[in-house]
Amino acid sequence: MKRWLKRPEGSNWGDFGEDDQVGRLNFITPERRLEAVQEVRSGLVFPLSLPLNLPKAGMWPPRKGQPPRLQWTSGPDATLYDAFGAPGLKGAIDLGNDDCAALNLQYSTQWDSLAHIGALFDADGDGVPEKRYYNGYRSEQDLHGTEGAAGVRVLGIENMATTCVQGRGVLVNLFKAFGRKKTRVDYELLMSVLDAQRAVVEPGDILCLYTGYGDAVMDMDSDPATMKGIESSFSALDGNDARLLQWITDSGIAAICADNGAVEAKPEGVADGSAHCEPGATFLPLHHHCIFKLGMHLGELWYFRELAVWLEAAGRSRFLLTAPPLRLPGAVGCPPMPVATV
Ligand code: UVW
Repeated sequence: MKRWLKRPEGSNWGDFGEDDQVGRLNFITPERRLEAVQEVRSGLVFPLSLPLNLPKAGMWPPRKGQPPRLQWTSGPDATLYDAFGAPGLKGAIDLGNDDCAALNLQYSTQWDSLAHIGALFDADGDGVPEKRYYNGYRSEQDLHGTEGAAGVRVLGIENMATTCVQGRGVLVNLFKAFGRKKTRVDYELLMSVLDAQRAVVEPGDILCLYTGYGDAVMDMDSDPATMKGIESSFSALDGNDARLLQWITDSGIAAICADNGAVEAKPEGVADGSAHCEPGATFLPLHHHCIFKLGMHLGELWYFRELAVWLEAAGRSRFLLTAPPLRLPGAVGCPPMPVATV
């Protein structure tokens, strides 16, 4: 069903079908997946997730939400801790544990679904902007309903999960290029790093940006104050660079993931409320371009250190990436357990 008369300039709404909910993941075809499998030559695997209790609580700027909180599941007459609860099984010798977690889905390593970022946009052409999401999905009518209950009815993470998110990852080692120096990576800089590292990106690839930020999070000791200064270090994409955004469109990449907090550099002062945004502008232009206009999922706070070391020693940048999120209906974001196979 068509939901819009006008689509945003530079968007692909409708190109994958009026009801599409997976966007550029459509570019990962069986043929692309077979090419990705060709990257498996040694059989080694690398986990690309942080432990989900990182970053530590109390870091600055604060993460949204809290680290995961675990508790034992309640059974029929006890918590399921060294126990089985069913009355008929009382004489059995078995021990069992079951637990549950309160998990902030965008706290640590995560995928953002296409429900994460929308915009005010006049898609019905009546001169008044409405709340819209990728492919013209509307806030009240389509995503949220009127009840305001948590969970989205369209564009949720379960759509991503059913594609299985398996394809060719291409690692760009921004940490090697820029180290801990705070750097806004625009089109020119990204192209120079791709050239220097002979990293070739093709349609259907998942672009993986190793900035070193994830290493700092991994190395956080018990005092989060040691993270002071992290926000004025490391590199991030420059979402204000129109050439970079156009390259993302033209490259055919299926998704972008990074080991930093937002893939793109956020404006100064977001955390302490002093940031300024012109009326009618977007404060996260790369999110707006990728998620809202192109239906491209973003991965944040991934972890690439050992993979990057191995790839560099092998003179490679490509690998098989398998990174489905949980098939959790209605969730806006979700941790995957991404695996690189080389
Ligand atoms: C926002 O902060 C809005 O988004 P993200 O967590 O994707 O950077």
